[in-house]
Amino acid sequence: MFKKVLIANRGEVAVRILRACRVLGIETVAVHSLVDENLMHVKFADESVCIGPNSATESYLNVSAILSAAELTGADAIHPGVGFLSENEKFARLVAESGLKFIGPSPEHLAMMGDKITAKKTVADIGIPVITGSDGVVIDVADARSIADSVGYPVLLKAAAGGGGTGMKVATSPAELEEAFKLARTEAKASFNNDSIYIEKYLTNPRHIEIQIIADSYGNVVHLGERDCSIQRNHQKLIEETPSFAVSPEARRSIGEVVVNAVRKLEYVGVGTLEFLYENGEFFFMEMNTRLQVEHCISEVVTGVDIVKEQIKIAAGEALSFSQDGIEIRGHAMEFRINAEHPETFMPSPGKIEDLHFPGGNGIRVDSHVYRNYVVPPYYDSMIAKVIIHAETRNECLMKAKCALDELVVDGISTTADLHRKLVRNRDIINGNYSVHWLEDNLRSL
Ligand code: MV4
Repeated sequence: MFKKVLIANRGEVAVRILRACRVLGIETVAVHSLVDENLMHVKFADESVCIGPNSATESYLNVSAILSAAELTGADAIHPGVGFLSENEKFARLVAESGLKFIGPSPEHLAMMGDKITAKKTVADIGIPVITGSDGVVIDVADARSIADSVGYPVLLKAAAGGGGTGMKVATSPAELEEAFKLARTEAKASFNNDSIYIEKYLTNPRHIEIQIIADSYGNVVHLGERDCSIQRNHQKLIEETPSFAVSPEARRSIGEVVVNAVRKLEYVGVGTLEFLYENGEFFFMEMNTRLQVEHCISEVVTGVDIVKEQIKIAAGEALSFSQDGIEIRGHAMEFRINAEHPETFMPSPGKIEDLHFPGGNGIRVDSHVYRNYVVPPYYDSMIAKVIIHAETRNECLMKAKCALDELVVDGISTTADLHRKLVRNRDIINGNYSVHWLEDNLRSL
């Protein structure tokens, strides 16, 4: 096992990783930007190093500063957390070349899944269902036209380097194709400096269902069921739940088996998530996240698996201590993301937290890095807490969520808590009747 892990991240996930290290008896190194000197995990870590000024580019994305901090403190592994450098192939490579362990998959797997066209081709070849579309990059408007004609409208143009909706354009008819193609290209070029575009049949009303997997370096692969992450705004997830209201036990078993077999064939090692669109009982692969995810906690509470602890053990070369037969999905879990945001505009609402109270009780977990008088800086992700609810049934989970959200106090800044209080009382949410478009379609009438 590692002796000392450097946590190359901040906020809530840095605390989550620090806790997993503590449970494993591993020493921790926190690295932070100037303004983050007072972060919770910096106070708790055994050592801390300031790696640069406030801008993420100069701190949490500053590869040489992070590697220097690791060398200085004698860390033997780096946990990249979520976002920042967590899916960066070059960083993973440099960490390995520095003689340290990158707590995540191989650079080859990061590269494979980082390119969405390669990812789609790779998984299609090993039995994962994908959405019909172009075989690879669409070279020009004429090419786009012939593919769209054979796939049938509506079609969706996506950026190969994308993910998260950037560079995505719908064409509902041939008349819209040229414009959509050019816009997608320009946006992709501007955002990723890569204007490769591919085409898919556009699914009009899908759910976002993702499967959590965990794989060790001995070929053991286990899935921890699915998460329904359809409640999103601007491709920012707000509520996640497991199991999904829409997925039957039979569909779960079947997609779980397909995913596990594919991941084994890929020789993927680490934790990961395969994202699917789910419509009319069918799964279609979108992309694979080759890292820990924010919403991993709901899978933890229904399976009893400490995903971050297992992730670290796997990176240290240990075998999984459980098999698929040992995984039972118990009860229902939901996660509510509390972001420092204006309730209407969803613009960041940084500032000082004047008063703070977190809910508690049986089946209530709050993962957070904030405390009373903490000042939320304007430079980073706006999430300040996750309220995770676990109950025997979905109905009980919603009742408990109501109770927990009413107990939550965050004064001094605006948060998404008020929106959640409305959502847990909404008919469609209570009935599990929603798709990826539900929140944006219903925001105004909430
Ligand atoms: C789609 C789709 C419909 N059809 N692909 C959005 C983010 C990016 N990762 C993929 N996305 C979508 N891809 C096809 N062929 C609809 C979406 C989509 C979406 C997906 C998941 C969660 C929220 C979404 C909101 C709008 C569109």
